[in-house]
Amino acid sequence: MFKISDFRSDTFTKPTAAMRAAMAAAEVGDDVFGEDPTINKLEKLAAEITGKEAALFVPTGTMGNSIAVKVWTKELEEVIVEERAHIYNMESTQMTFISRVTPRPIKSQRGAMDPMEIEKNIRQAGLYVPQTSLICTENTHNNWSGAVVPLANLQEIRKLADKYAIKVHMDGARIFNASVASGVSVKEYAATTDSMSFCFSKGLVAPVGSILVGPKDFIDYARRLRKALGGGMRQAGVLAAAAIIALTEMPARLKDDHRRAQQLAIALAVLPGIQLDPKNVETNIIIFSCNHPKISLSELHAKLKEQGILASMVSGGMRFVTHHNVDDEDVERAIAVFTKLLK
Ligand code: TLP
Repeated sequence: MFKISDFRSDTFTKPTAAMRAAMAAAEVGDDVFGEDPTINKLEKLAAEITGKEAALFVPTGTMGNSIAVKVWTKELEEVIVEERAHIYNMESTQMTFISRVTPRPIKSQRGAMDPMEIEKNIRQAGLYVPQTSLICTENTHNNWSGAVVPLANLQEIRKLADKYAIKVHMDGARIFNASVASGVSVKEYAATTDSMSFCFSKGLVAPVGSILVGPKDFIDYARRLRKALGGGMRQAGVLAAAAIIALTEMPARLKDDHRRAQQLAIALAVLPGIQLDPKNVETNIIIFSCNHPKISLSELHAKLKEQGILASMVSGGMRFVTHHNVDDEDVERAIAVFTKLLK
């Protein structure tokens, strides 16, 4: 039996011993009544770190994004999204299902949408035409191989949004990866948005939880929507305790994930058939395709699995994600198995 090296996603990370101890010791109360001290502490901390007025602990990134879209829009409106965005492609149609607005996807340069292209797509309400009320950005950009969207681009989008009085929400599920890779603070990224969500449950290793940050009145309404969507979690301070460790102690370790992703990308890129430019691996996500005379991408995926190397298949090809529960040995094993299979 092989050891399993699980590169499917950083969502597979397991809570650390310190997190489990903090969870066991957490002070709790009923958060629906605003009385869970650990959640209150987490929300205050997240608001401070992002430079926003307030924050709301939510069960998932999808719920954070769904609530943000719902607060900022109303029916007969439209939301500009990047064509590969998670919020548009991988959240079970939440925009149309929950908010009854249409997404308007536009192309980008590795997740960075051209402000001129956005401007061309902004629409004023008419008899046949929806009003554009929101622009969604994503950083890092999952389906662009974890690309870091440049701050300057996000600042230009902010200016454009202000010109047309449109809101900006950022799906910052992996905003700490962006910050660690670029040296730009999370606060600077957040300043380009009206609201932002980010996840504790990915590279930051917490078992559950995401947070939505924004202005106080936005968060007040978001809190009501969270309840309406079934996300009022009562004594969830046990989860917030792990999230506090995620927020305060885990960002520093993301550089190891990035280093391992780069090491894996460099090794894979020289193998026959692999189509991958390691320069496009900026954080912890590697997406590549394969054009090999003897083995297809899906066969390769299955053969890797037989050898205990787990990856996921995504629309751009095969995806490897480095995280807290894969180490240097896992990376070396993955390289060795790939080399054998593709020789
Ligand atoms: N991404 C998951 C899957 O849904 C693909 C993953 O394995 O990467 N925004 C971004 C950018 C995400 O990558 C994800 C999860 C979410 C939002 C949703 O977060 P959750 O799973 O907490 O709802």
